[in-house]
Amino acid sequence: MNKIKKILIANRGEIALRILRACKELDIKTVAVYSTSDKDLKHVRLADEAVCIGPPPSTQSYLNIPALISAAEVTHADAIHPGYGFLSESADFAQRVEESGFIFIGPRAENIRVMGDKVAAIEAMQKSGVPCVPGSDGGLDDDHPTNIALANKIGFPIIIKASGGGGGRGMRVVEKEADLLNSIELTKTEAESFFGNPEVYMEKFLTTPRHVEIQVLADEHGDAVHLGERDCSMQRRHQKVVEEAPAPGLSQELRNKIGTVCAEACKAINYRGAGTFEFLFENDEFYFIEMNTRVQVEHPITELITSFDIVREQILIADGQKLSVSQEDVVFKGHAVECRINAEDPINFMPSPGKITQYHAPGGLGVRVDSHIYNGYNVPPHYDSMIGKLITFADTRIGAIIKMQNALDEMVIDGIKTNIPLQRRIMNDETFQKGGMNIHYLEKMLGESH
Ligand code: MV4
Repeated sequence: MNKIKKILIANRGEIALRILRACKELDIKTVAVYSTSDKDLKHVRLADEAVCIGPPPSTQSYLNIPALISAAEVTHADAIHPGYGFLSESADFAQRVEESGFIFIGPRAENIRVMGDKVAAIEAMQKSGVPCVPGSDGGLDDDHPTNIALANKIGFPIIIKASGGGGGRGMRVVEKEADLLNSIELTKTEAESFFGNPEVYMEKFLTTPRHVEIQVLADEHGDAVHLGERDCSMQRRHQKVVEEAPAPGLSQELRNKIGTVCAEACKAINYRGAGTFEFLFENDEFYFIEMNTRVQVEHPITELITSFDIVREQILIADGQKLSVSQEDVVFKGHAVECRINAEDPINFMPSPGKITQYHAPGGLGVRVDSHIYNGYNVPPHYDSMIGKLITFADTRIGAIIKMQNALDEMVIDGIKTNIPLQRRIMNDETFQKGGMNIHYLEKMLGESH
């Protein structure tokens, strides 16, 4: 390693443990930070040093920038890894980390800021040759006749989205011209109050797309590669439930075509680090919607089909090194499926925190468990309900599904409710087994669609 000898892990749970493991393999010292309700987290025990950063609410701990920077200062860390969620996509955090003399393990603050503004992100992508959804070029202005003409040109239904939104927040579908003015005004008002930014934009509403995303890695020397795609269409209320790689039915030709476009776009915007281009995929066409500038929950499925360690690469890139692999070396092999394991009621999805009284992890060839839980661990009520990820890998998609069925059968988590019964149901679902479902399928399967 060049510059990075000690990393502060600005996160908790399974991703903190994932980052800690990558650090250990690279012989990098680790600093865990934790809230008072997280002192028994597994990675806190395994880290070289641990600093309590505040009370349980994340606003006072994992989102507390001065507390995190102070912790990095007193422990003499060289770099900060933000994981996912929390401050991982905060341009202000990335900027303050660097201004304080630490390395931010992620993109330049400027890239994060652009991607956080969806209108700016789409504009940057369009300029770089990434296919986008037909829509307004930029934010909507207040001229209603112009907006009506635009909507009719695109064709109803259309969708109004907040520029400051993303991940399903601040958007509204409009079926007909009569509803347009009202919908724009409502979305603007919401956007102003949720995100402090009233800007909204218009897109054609795709009715039955799949959610397919491309993983990229870029170094600071101008090189970039893509690691193929993940299909994340099995979701409920914008929460992914099952992810898989590759996307069923996507040809190698189309994968390379869209992947190359994404890698080239990274070069065009001077991107650095790991990133994900989110697309809607309908009738074999890709439509860019957002870019995520962090490592994602579902990164392991890409690791399994490419044998690439994404978190290790993030660290090496942040250290200033060149990408260890060129595009020709990226070969895709087999199929991986990930089931998110949540501490929640499998019927009504209410969070189910509490003490884990029995835990038996599944195992065997092609079974990976990314989780921080253990016998006697107490799941705190203050954070996301995801307590781990079960990931299987086999030569074929059905092989990975069969492994997942068996792994779910083997897995025991007692004392709290989990979504394991839901995951078993999904793995046994005939439509899921056929593959290629759209983003509405899971809610339909659950009888929740309207
Ligand atoms: C869309 C769309 C259909 N057409 N945009 C939701 C989350 C945010 N990332 C973008 N979203 C959508 N944008 C157009 N032009 C449908 C969705 C959408 C969705 C997208 C991905 C995964 C799950 C989804 C669930 C509902 C709606």
